[in-house]
Amino acid sequence: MSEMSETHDQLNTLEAAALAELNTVTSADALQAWYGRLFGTKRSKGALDEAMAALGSLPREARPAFGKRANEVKQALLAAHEARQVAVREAELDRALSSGAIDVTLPGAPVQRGRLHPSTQTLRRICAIFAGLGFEVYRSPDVETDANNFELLNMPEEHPARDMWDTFYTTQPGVILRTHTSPGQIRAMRAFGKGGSAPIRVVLPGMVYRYEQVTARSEMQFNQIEGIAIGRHITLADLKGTMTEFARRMYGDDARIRFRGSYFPFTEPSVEIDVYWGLATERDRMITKGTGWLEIAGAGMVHPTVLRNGGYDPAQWSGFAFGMGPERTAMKLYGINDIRHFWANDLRFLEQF
Ligand code: FA5
Repeated sequence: MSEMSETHDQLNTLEAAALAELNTVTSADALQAWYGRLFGTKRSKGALDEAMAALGSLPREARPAFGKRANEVKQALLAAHEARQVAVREAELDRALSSGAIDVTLPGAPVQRGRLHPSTQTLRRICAIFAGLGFEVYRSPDVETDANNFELLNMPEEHPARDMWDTFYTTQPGVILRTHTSPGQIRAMRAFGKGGSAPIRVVLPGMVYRYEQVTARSEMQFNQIEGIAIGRHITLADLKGTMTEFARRMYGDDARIRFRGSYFPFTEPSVEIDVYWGLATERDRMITKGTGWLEIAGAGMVHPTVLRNGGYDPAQWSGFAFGMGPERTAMKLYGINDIRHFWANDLRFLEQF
């Protein structure tokens, strides 16, 4: 009998100790280790199996009661394990949720916003103004033929006016980087003029290239916007009216612009258009060459030869054209005092726009 109660005591102690230990288990790993210690693993016997081994050494009549009790302990421990497993899973889920929780009251990380280059912004603004005045926007290629860039604009080979634009040539004879957007005049007249029978109003924005000395006012790569209007009764007054209205919409009602007589082989008469910049500082003096005025465009009435090259009969049709530099315009608009900032890719400059 004493042997019997001793083995029962062992079972009771084992059960009590196992349950007490189970209560301290808080992770799935620890739970698995607990299970292995009691019920055995592939490599080792469990404590319960070892306690059961005592069965063999008991008197025959004591065995059923011990076996029954051992089974009760086993079932109790398995049930406790299952309950604990649910609790541990919940606890682990809680921990995962609270460690990954987002505090919505914290200030957010700043998002870096991309933005358009100031030249692009200005180009778009200018195009939008001209669109409001009834002009279509059209793109023509940066790589041009010598014919479109010079010859068809009334500058045959050896024409001295070609010297006005120092040119980047390609290895392909007769193919150059356009020195201005004016070749777009020929393309626009031919594309939209319906063989010289329809009026057109087009603006052509894009990059131009000149083999030039780089200074605070002049780059060797910059944008231009060409404009061309062809109709039956267009005069210089239309050019003046259009450009004056443009200046008002661009710079405000008190913007001052002026027209100076000039020369371009593809317009007759020709003008240059200046906007008032100011003369307060030494820098203003430098940028405006001491005049207070900044040139923003060349313009004029389309030359009869150019009209003819575009398919129009100059006896019946007339038109005006202009070519302006948006970087010069942006300089005026934002008070930028050196054109070299535009392509230097310095974020301190670009982020201001
Ligand atoms: C021309 O390029 C003519 N094609 C303009 C024209 C078109 C005249 C249609 C008549 C009819 P010009 O070289 O002056 O002209 O340049 C026109 C504008 O481009 C200038 O007023 C200026 O705003 C801008 N520009 C000229 N050179 C530079 C430069 N190196 N850097 C930045 N902007 C420039």
